This record gives sequence, structure tokens and C-alpha cells, in this order.
Amino acid sequence: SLPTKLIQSLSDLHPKPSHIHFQYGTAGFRTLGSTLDSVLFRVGIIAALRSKKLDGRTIGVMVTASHNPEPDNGVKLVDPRGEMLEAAWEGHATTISNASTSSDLIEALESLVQTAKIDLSKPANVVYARDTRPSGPGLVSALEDGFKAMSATSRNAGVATTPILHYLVKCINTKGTKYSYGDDSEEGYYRKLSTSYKKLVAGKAVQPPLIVDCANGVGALAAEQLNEYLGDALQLVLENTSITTPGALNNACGADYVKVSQKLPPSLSSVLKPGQRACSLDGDADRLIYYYLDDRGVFHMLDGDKIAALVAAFIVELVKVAGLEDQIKVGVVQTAYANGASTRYLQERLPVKCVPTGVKHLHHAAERYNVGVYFEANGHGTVLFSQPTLDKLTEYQPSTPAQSRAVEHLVSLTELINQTVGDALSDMLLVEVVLAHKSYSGEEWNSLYVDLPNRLAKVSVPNRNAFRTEDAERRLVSPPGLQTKIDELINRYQGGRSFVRPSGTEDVVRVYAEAALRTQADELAMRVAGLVY
Ligand code: 16G
Ligand code: ZN
Repeated sequence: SLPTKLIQSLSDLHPKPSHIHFQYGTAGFRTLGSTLDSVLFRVGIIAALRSKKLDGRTIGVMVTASHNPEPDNGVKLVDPRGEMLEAAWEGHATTISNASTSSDLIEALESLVQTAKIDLSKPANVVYARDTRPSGPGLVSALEDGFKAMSATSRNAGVATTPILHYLVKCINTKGTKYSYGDDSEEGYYRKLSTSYKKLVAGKAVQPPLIVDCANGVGALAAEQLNEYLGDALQLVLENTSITTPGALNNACGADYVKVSQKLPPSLSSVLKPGQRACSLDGDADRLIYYYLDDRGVFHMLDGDKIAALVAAFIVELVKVAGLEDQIKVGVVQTAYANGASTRYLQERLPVKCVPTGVKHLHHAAERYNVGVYFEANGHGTVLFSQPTLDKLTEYQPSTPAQSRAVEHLVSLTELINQTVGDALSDMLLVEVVLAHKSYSGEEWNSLYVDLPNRLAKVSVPNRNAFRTEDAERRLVSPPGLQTKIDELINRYQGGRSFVRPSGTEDVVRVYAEAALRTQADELAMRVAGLVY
């Protein structure tokens, strides 16, 4: 049975604030860091129970609030294959985090053990990491108390990016098997990425230096390491690396700033030369946005949709050259936020599916293809190769040198791409590979299709749960009548498209609008927001 005495005494050190309701949402628990102590303690226990439930396989815990402001923090659990926590357990986590006292907590835990049929005699193994937020160390020690309460075996991966933590989880759980994902260390990660990158660009002209905006977060540490492993193969020029300056994290920099404001981070204005490529990571380095200034100094953004278009077309071409067109089907997964022009571009080339926002929806949909490319417009995404596809690539007997080269490239791509989750550094190298192969400048990449002008807005409402959607969040079913009004507005704008959805991470409703003209997209967004308010 549960070590109730130990749990009780440790839980008393981490009381739940009485006035707060916690929710395990799209990105785990996420709110003001100063309110999360009890949640972290309890997540430590939940991680241990999840591991026991899965026969002692290692569970990951990541302490981060990604692109959110510095005072925020959060925590999410990673399942053994490096994937997001199974949906049913999101509910368990929410229930347990809201138990008001230590004895309520024990009761909630006992009920989870019963309903999930957890064998408590099994071992519990966890690996955990945090980003650079000042609230991180305190929250990590609360988490460690949770491990202690369950006598779990834990491994501290220190300060690491979210994708590195996912990588470690998968490596640990596949260690010594024929599906070994790699060496379960940070060095193993950098080596895997840099080695496959070098193979992929061998014989190509070295790309000019790439400016990397590290959002003053943990990505700065990882990019610095990666830079060393890359050596002469690619030079990263790191900017916004002030990880200890209070208030700097994600402040007027980073992938979310660039995507939402559609602007160059002011800190780069004196650094970036016309025509030069640059990219921004977010606070935990799982999102990536590229951009460049043209000859007139005008800013152009290359977001997740542009990355999807670039990468999907490249993989389709390699599969074709390899002679595997009939055997390996490539597909793309997007969300409603995907620019309409990107969807059109992709649909002309391969199957495209639209799913609700959130990595788990995209990831699962992408798993249905032999090769599934998924990217959110916000820059989070990756490419998944199914196991049969991986097997096919290793067993395939090419009949020409061109076929053989294409297959080698595909195999190297499966190593370069972090298949557990979106990974800004891995995606960045992926983009660089395609640009090198195609000899594309940022401008040529950007001209694959022309983005429809678009605008994102958020509206505070008394109750965001009153907003319910269908058709992959593209239409509202409630409040009643609102969708009809939105449709009437949309019809008045050329190329107009707009939708409204409740945020899964903030207490707001989001509005997206696009139209043929900039002014029209802005106006449509404003008017739809006006309907919501
Ligand atoms: C989280 C999700 C991201 C999604 C965003 C939507 C993960 C790892 N990240 O950042 O995929 O786009 O939330 O936020 O799941 P929203 O619901 O507030 O619009
Ligand atoms: Zn992130």
C-alpha cells in the first residue's frame, strides 16, 4: 500500500493554496511559478505512480513555462516513448493537484491506485529537468520531495531544453534494445544531431553563419554546446543568451514574440544584415521561427507553416528519387492556425489533415502516415517516421547511385529529426539541410508561397469554457448563434477566414483572422473579437 505516513509528513511541507484551482492543460500545469509548490510535490508522486503503472519504465518530468513570461512556470509529464502524457492521466493529475489537504491528497492517490490498478510493488523511475526560470530550483526541490515520498529512483538532468528531456526519456527506455534511440546523455544528443547534420550536408557548400535568438533561455546553453559539436559544418551566432539577467527571458525576443508581433526582436536590429538568415527559439527551445530582412530592410517571417512546406516537399522529393514513392506515403498535419496559403500549397502536393491545437493531437495524427510532417504555425513541430518505414529504409536495396544517396539522406534525416517532440535545434538543422540542398536563400524559401495577411487577437471573457468548437476548432458550436454571426462577417472579406477558440493555456479566447489584404485581416480580427467580447 501507499507509504501514507511519509506522504503525509512531506505533503504538510507543500500545502495547496486554498484559493487556486489547478488544471493539467495542453502544456501540463502552467501558471504563476510562486503558486506551484504543492503541484510540483504532487507531480513527483504522480510520476512515480505512472512509472509503476508502466512496469517501472522511466517517466520524464519537465519544469518549464516555455514562451510564457518569466514569473510563470509549469510542469509536464513525459511518457516512456518520449511522448506527451496519456490523456486519461491528465484528468488524474488535475484531481490530485486540487485535493485541499494532505489527507484529501492521500485519499485521491489511493483512489488513483485502485482505478488505474497500479501495482505498488513495482519500481518507479523518473528523469527530470528544468529551464532557466528563477522559480525553477525551488520547484524542483518540491518535485524531489514527491519522488522521496514514493521512494522513486530519480535522475536529475539539470537545466535542459524540453526536447532534450524527451530525448533522454526515449533513450533510457530503449537502451540495449534493437530500437535504441541513442545514448542517454546530453552529449549523446549533440553527437547524434551534429553527426547526422554533417552527413547530410557533406559535399554541399557550407551555409553562411546563422543568427540564433535564444530568447535568453535554456536554448542558449544547448545551442552553445551544439555549436561546438557542429564545428566547421555550420556556424551559429548566438544572440539573447542572458540567462541570468532578471526579466530577460522571452522579453521582446524569442519565437513567440516574433510570431505574434510579426516583428524582428529589437535586440537584433543592429545585428541582422539584409539577406542574412536568422531564427528565434522559445524559452524551452521547442519552437522555431525563421526570418530575414530583404534588400529594403523589410522583415519577412518564415513560420512553422513555411518550415512544413519546405521540409515536406524535400522529403517527398527524396522518397521519389529513392524509388520508394509507392511504398512510403508522406502526409502533413496542421491546425486551424495554418496560413490558408500554406494549406493550399501543401494540398497540391500531398495529403493534409487539420486537427485541434496541441502537440498531442498533431503527433497522433502524424503517426498515421508512413512519414508524418507536423508543424504548428507557431513553430512547434517535427517529422515522424513509422517503425515499418524505418525498417524499409534500412532493408531497401537501391539500384542506382542516385537512389542509394537518397536513401542514405532519408536515414540521416531520421537521426537528425527529434521524433519525440518538436525541437527547435533539431528543426533548425533540418531547415539548414534543406536550404543547403536546394541552395535556397531565405527569400527563395519564402517565395514557395505567399502568406495571406493574418492577425491573432485574444479576448478576456468571463468564462472561456462557454466557447466550444467542432471541425478541428474551426467552428463554434456554443455560445449559440455566434458562429452564424462570424460567418456573416467572414463573407464580407475577400479571402476571409476566421475562427474563435478557447485557449488551453490562458484564461482567454483566441481569435484568428486572415484575408487577402493586411488591413482587411486586421479589421476582420477586430470585428470578430468584438462579437466575442
Ligand atoms: C502549448 C502547446 C502548443 C499549442 C499552445 C496553444 C504543447 C507542448 N504545446 O504551447 O502545441 O499551440 O499550447 O496554446 O502542447 P493555447 O491553447 O493557449 O492557444
Ligand atoms: Zn516551448
